[in-house]
Amino acid sequence: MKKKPLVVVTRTLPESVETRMRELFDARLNMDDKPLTAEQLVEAVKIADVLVPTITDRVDAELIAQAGPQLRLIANFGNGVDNIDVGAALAQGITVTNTPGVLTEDTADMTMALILAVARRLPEGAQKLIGAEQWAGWAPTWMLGRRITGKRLGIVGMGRIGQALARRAKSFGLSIHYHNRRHVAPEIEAELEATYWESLDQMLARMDIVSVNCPHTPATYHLLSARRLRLLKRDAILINTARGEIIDEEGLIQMLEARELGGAGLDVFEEEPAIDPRLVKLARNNAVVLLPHMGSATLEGRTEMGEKVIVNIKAFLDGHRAPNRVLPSMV
Ligand code: 8YV
Repeated sequence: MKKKPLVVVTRTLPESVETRMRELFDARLNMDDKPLTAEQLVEAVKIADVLVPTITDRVDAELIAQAGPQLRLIANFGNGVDNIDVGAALAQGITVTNTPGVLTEDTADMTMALILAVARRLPEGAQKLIGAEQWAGWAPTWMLGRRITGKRLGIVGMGRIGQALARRAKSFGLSIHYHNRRHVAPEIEAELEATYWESLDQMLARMDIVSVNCPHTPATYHLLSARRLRLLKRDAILINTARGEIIDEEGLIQMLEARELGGAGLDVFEEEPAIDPRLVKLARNNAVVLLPHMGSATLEGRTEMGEKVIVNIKAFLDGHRAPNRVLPSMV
């Protein structure tokens, strides 16, 4: 009987995904769900036919150089592939795939939730007043947040998630503005009644809320630089559910500490999970709302991500073109 291909999965995945993987492949699954150490990752690429990493694995050029010749596919469990040196993989003849589409709606939901959480002071009300039993009673001028209806939302990166966010935001009465490398299709622009800003600087200066929804690539690293952050209105709200590296976090922290920004809602950070303690302090003082990178964290979403990983592995191993190949132009 033909030997099943060895698929090394670095983290624990939803049960139904793991079950299917065991049926189809010789799946080596991480049962204690801790990120693999650097040594374990080297071990994995030396023996695996297929590696399934996640955002917690650094699949860099050094690691890829140590891969055995049998490693033909890196099937990322995730949409963003900034954890992988795709150029190094492709140069070594290794295909890379990702999981686009299935986490779009969940991530857009979380972005909308962060907008509301910051504007309407949800964590402050829920934890600090109810949770800490400090609610002294209702008052007309108490816990006033900001209305989002009628405000301007600027979306940086109008891809799938940006568009899903725009649809939600439009139904909340926000006007939609966006900056992207190029215009989206005219029918989408018309449906969303979205205004395209060629100049990111100009858009930032005029928005009430800005949401970062582009991928992290060398071109978007610190796209929201300290200089650009200073263009934001003093009462603007900044939301990031994409990647921490797209915003100059140091610049953002300084502005928040100096109360030069209305607020921020962050699901992603330059360092994860060891986030900057100044951000935690700002959260305690209600200047920011922080979440632990959970934009796509629904059972349905993570299951569909796993199913997409399987579809890509199967197609590839059956000699077909994997449907979600990452091309050099995408990174
Ligand atoms: C995942 C994400 O949690 O897919 C992405 O790009 O940011 C998240 O939805 C993570 O990347 C899984 O590896």
